[in-house]
Amino acid sequence: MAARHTNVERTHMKNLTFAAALAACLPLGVWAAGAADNIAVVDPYVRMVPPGAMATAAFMVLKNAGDKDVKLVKAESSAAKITELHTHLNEGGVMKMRQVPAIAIKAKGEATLQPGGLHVMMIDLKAPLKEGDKVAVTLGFDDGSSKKIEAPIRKPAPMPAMDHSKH
Ligand SMILES: [Cu+2]
Repeated sequence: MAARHTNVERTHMKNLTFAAALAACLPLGVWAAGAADNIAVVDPYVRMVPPGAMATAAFMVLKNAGDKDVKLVKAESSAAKITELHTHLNEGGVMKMRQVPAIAIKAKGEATLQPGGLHVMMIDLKAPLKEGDKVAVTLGFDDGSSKKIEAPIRKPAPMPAMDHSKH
């Protein structure tokens, strides 16, 4: 009787394992068709800032190989407590940063995140940045798919009239 019971349990276990494996595979299959798969992230980097600086920004070019427009709707990073999507606006001759809800990447097109324009703002840095280190940034798209990238910390080319400190 005891042996039979064990046998039944084993069969049950096998079925469970199979179901679990199937469940683990299916979402992956769906994910593969996500917008993130069509997005290539070219030359990402995080701007080096001196110790004590509270904020920095990540820049990159997002290329969309798909035939649907995609929107970058959020970003997260292990290096900062708050990560936002920003742009620069010229208001009466003064460049100001504004948070934007999304950054559009046209089908077969690209979006350029660069100093003085769109950027991924990283606020409240958890630790001082070290030049050459890599920062993990996860980009979230409007269909719920996401992409994790590693952006090296780099000193930017000198940019006059750029000031992120007055954030
Ligand atoms: Cu900003």
